[in-house]
Amino acid sequence: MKPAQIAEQFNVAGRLASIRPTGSGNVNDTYLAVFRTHFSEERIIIQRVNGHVFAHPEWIMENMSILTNHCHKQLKAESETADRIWQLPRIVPCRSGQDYFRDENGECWRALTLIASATSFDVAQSAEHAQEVGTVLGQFHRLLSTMNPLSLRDTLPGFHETPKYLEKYDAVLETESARELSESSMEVRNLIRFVEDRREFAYVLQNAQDAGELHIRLIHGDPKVSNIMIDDDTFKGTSIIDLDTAKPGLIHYDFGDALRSLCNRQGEETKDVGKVSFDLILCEAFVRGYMVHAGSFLTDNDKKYLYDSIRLITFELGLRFFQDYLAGNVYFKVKSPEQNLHRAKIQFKLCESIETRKRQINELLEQVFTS
Ligand code: GN1
Ligand code: MG
Repeated sequence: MKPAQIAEQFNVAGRLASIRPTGSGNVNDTYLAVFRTHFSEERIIIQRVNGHVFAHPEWIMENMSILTNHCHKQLKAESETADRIWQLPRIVPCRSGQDYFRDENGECWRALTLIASATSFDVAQSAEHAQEVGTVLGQFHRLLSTMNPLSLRDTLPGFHETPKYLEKYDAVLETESARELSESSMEVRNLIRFVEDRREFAYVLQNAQDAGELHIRLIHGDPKVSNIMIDDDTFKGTSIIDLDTAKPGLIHYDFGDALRSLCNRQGEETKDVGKVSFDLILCEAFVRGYMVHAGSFLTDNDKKYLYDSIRLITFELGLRFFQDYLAGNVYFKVKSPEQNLHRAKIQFKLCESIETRKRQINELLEQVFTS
């Protein structure tokens, strides 16, 4: 079925005027559809959920409706004291009443409302923008902190458990094709060494959880800068989108992931790996924004592991890209066979930059906490 035919399956008033690809996701395919009646226009996001990644797309939809219902209810109760409009995507059901639609190949499609009058950016625009990104993630975590962590299903087992990625990586290193790649490429051998040097570190959050210092809560799972929507009129953060990976987990992975993506001014796909570094000004602005809401749920033990979380998630993403490259690019969408290798180099360069700035990052965290 063509995307236009898929779009017709959803319960939207009017006639489909246009549909075109949008966004820069590495996993799902996303389209923007415009429907028109004589009097109005509706813009809807239509997505094909990647069935190789998400074994149970129906669980994603179930999670999404539980989560958005909870947040909408809480936001409504707080609306009188809110300093801004908070929005979350809503599910647009199919004409049949279901939350998603399966095409003739068994692929799962769903439709969501577009966040009105707002824009997201692939890289940080300014310190003010970084502060808004922090405010949105802090607000989201605060809203989720009043939910039972077990109220959402685990849509992606092993997602953001760094030791599990290490196991997968070890298995792929044993394969003939990975061995050939490492024998023929100095670059690949350098990355293998990079991972080896950080093998023990990969367990840092897992160990803290096993020791009872950190606890499972609900997380977003993918709070990169491009998933935070900024209001076009006020320039305040208004929404966090891409709720597919919301599930029980450690919020540290979210905190680290937002900073990993925000503080790399070159972006995740830059050609110039040499220029990649971790920006401290953006980091401080983000943490200030995050703490506006996070003061109500962050414990002292949580604070102890924030630096590690930034370093760890950056290492983890580099490891995931590298593992996928060695496995033949089966998970992340690529435009060329070397793209995942290049993406891994970028994340590992960023990880090194985070390591060299450890003292400054810890100092700025302390400063924000005590101010
Ligand atoms: C993937 O598809 P997208 O861009 O929303 C990935 C994230 C990574 C991100 C890096 C389900 O997200 O974990 O951080 O790429 N999502 C999944 O850009 O694996
Ligand atoms: Mg995502």
